[in-house]
Amino acid sequence: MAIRLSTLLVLLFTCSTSSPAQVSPTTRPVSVILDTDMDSDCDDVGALAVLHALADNGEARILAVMMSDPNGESPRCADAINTWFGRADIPIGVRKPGVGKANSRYARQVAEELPNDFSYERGPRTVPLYRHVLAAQPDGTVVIISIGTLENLAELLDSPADSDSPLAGIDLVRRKVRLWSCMGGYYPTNKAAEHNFKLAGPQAARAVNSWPTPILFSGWELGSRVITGAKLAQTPAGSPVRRAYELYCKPGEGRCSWDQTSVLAGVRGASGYWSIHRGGYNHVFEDGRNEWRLSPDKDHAYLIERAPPAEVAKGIEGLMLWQPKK
Ligand SMILES: [Ca+2]
Ligand SMILES: [Ca+2]
Repeated sequence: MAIRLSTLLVLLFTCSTSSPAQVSPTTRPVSVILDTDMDSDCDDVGALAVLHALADNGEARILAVMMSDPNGESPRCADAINTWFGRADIPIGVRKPGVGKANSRYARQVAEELPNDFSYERGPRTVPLYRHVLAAQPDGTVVIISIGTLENLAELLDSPADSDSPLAGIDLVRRKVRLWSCMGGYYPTNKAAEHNFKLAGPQAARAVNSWPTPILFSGWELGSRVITGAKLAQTPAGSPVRRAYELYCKPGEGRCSWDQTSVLAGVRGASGYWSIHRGGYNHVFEDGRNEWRLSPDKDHAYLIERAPPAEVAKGIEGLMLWQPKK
C-alpha cells in the first residue's frame, strides 16, 4: 500500500545538520537499496559514504547495492567501500556482461588497491537480487535510491513471478517500496536530457512513467551547486572514499554532490536544506528529456534549493568525512 508522499516526508523528516553524532539516535533505520553507476563520476562514492555514515548512526539499513553499469570494476570498488565501513557482506547486484573497463578515473584503482572480495562471476544479477531482497521486507518499507541509469528499475517493473515472489515486478514494487529517491532530470524542465536519463532513455521513461509508488527527484540543478570532497584529504590514507576523490579531483578541489542529495533526501527527507515541490508529475521522454506537468497528480515530487549551497555542502561533507569504528 503506497503512502502519500506528503505523509511520508513528514514521517521521514528529522532535524539534521552535519555529523552522525548530532542526530537523534532514536530515528528508526530506513531500509535502503542503493542503485549506482559508480563509474563516470566520484559523487557515487561520496553518496555511498554518506549512506554508511547514516547507517552507523542508526538512521539507515543498507539492504543491497545494485550496479547500473555492466563493467567488472565498479562493483569491486563498491565492495571495497562497503568493506572499509565494516559491511563487507552487503550483497552487490551486477548486470551482464561484466567485461570491459569502467568509464572511470577511480574504480579500477580503488578495486585493485583496497581490500574487497567481490567476484563478478559469482555476483548475483540485479533484477533477481532486487526481487529477493524486496520479497523479504515488510510491506511499504523499502526506500530505493537511484544515482545512476535506470535499466535495473525498468527491468524490475517488467520482471515476472519467480521463486522469491508470486508477484509481477510492478506489483512487488507497489507492495514493498515506500519511496524511490531518484537523482535524475532537470526541474521543472530543460531542452537537453540529464546524464542518468539520457544514457538509457527508454528505460528511464519506462521506470519513471510507470512507477507505482511515490518518487522524489533531485535534479541536476540542485547538486551541481553543492561542492564537497576537498576535506577528504584530511582522512586516513587507506580510505577508498579519499582515494576515489584523490583520483578524480584536482588537489584541493571538490566535486558536485548530485548523488549525495538523493541519498540524504531518501533517508532524511527535506533535511531542512530543501523545499519540496508537489502536485503534478514528471514525464520522461524516450530520449531522456523530462518535463514537469501540472496534472494529473502522480505522487511525484522534486527538491528545490532552499538553504545556501555552502550550508548543504558543509552538512553533506561532514557525513562524507565520517570514519568507520574500528
Ligand atoms: Ca564483499
Ligand atoms: Ca552516479
